[in-house]
Amino acid sequence: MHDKNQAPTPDRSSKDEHLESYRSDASGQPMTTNMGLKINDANNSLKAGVRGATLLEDFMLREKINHFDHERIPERIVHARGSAAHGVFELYEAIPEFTKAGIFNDTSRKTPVFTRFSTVAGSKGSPDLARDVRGFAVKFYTEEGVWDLVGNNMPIFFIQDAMKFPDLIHSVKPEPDREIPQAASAHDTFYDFVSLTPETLHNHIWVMSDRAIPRSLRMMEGFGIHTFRMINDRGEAHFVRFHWKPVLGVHSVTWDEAVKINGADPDFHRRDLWDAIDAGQYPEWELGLQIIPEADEHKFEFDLLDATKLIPEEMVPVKIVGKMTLNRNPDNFFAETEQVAFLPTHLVPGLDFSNDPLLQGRLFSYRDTQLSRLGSVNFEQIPINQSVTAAHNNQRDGHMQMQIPKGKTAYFPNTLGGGCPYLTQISEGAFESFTERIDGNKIRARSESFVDYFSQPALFYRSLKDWEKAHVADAYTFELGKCTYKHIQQRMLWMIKQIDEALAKEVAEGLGMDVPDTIDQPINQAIGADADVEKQQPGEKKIYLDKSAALSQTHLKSDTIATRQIAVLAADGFDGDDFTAMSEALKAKNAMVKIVAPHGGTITCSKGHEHEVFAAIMTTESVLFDAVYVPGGKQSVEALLKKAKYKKFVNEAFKHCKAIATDGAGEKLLDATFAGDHKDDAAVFVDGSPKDFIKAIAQHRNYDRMEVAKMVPA
Ligand code: HDE
Repeated sequence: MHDKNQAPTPDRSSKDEHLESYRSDASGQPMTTNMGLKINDANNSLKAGVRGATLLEDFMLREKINHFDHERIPERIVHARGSAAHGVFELYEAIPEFTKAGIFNDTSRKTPVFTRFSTVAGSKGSPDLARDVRGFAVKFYTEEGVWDLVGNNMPIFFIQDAMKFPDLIHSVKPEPDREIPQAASAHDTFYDFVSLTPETLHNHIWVMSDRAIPRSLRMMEGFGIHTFRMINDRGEAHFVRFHWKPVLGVHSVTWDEAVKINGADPDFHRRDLWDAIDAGQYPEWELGLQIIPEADEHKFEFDLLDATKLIPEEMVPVKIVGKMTLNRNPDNFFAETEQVAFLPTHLVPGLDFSNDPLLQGRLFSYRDTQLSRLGSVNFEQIPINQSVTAAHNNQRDGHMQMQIPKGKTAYFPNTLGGGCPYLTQISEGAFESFTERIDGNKIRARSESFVDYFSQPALFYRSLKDWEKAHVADAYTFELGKCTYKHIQQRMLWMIKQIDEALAKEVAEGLGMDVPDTIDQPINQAIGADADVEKQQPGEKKIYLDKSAALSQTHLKSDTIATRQIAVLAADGFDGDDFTAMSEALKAKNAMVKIVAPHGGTITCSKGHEHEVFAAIMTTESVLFDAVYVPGGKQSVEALLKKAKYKKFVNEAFKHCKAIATDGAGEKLLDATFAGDHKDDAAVFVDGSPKDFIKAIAQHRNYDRMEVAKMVPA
């Protein structure tokens, strides 16, 4: 316990462990009340006789129940469902020519970070595999103050102006009359809004792509989205966009898997992140910058201030400058992951905003939202939110003030407090906003330079591989198929036609509809009342780049199988030699080898050794694994054939284009499942080598199998 007169202050000498002084550990400690009174009975309330009524006097009961009654705080209005981890950011090379920020200049620093990933639409308890954007928020505890880079796993956003954010979110959230559906965009109100708001189409097509159903939070990109500024020590500015590139590559599950994972393990992503860190397999992302000189602001065919546009990497390359490693799970979900408050206004000298009207709105919203979530203007004193730099100012009091300021003065300027806290010069590290010349009318309108809604969704779609395109078509068909109003479906089909005609036709076919030739009113509902309606109508899509390779998720592959989950389907009598050779090869590459047996406990191999079962077949599902291995052993395979679920397991793995390997009699399980029709030399190996199997797992999926897989009976 800390001294009651002493405000708890973090250990600033060790920034990696700056939260340490707040951690409490009850091991070896007696149970007490909130005031430290030792307790001898935590099971019975105080009564008037053992069978009598409970007494109001029982302050221990009241304290316990009262605290319990107030355990919940409001969940985040967006991004409620999230998981987080601690880690460090390390800089590869200093970039003083672009920014004076310490974090980008000192390669010896290990800047502590806390990173929270989230879905957007669902409630706190919603399943992880919702088709949705993922939040990717990083808090850097830098030596100059906290910098929050609060981004997403897609490089663009749905809307251009903060004014529309509540509308966007209200449309995607459960419909207000019945509070349906949870964590799903496939419903009328969302498509009513999207079909009337063409600026949403770009982010929307990303959501229809596999990016919206990641295999793991560790296998997705992150983006700061908005254009920010970097300022060097000469006061010169460059525009910058931030990118996180996952070292494990970018991978997704299929929609069929997502639906099933949500039932089999709704905490799939949360568990995956925790387990990987727990196993010492620390996820890593490289930080990349797209840097644009101020002079080039108007050189693009889109506006840098428009958050619905990305800057193709072919036009401005991503310069990799450092790496983030997540290496520690939180100790307590509520205290850390739930109470962490990310604010785009948490900024450090050397960085600044741009005038992106979406970003500008965010600058208000995040501090405001913390007041209803965390309940007090003192939320930055909560341990997870504290800066490692000391905070001194004349802000005073408020709910839950945790500090005990000393002295007489709470104003500036003063003489009675010795002029403290005092002001700092820019040259000594004070924050300064970039001086920008602004010349314009006060006006409520959208810039004409923002009015191009079809060029970039079309660029994205053109840049995808065939299997990615097929998934997009399926996603549109699924989502629009869930809409019950024909006019909404028709407007959407017209919108999709502006992206790609063949895509619109394919979706229309699935809906049993035709693609309409026209829609009957101006399509842009986003314009201000006085704006010129004609000028605000998007024209034909532009083609300033045929394809951008970086937009296909295949551009970031990796050849590692570390942390991949391999199901070994086996029963008593399985071939011990086969198994040992395969599992040692897989484990040597840090894959997770897990036996799925007809029952829990242990099974015995042909060598007489006992092996621990990870899961009984009835308690798990194929979709929770990345690959399947069936060792030989007649007795074992015969036992597997007696349980129909094993055939379903293998069939699903095949349909989901995963790598499958068998040894010896293991092939019989494939024969029984597919009646001999399981041809896929690239990723199905009968008596194949572990090396080939490993190579195929590293490819994540063999999507060339998609056409074949459709023909395999379910
Ligand atoms: Fe957010 N957003 N947002 N957002 N956002 C919140 O703040 C908001 C936007 C993002 O893990 C809220 O503390 C407005 C873009 C993430 O805790 C809230 C607008 C991007 C997270 C809020 C946007 C984001 C949030 C809710 C339009 C990507 C979760 C809880 C002007 C660049 C952070 C909270 C975490 C959370 C408002 C648009 C990312 C309500 C008004 C664009 C990752 O303040």
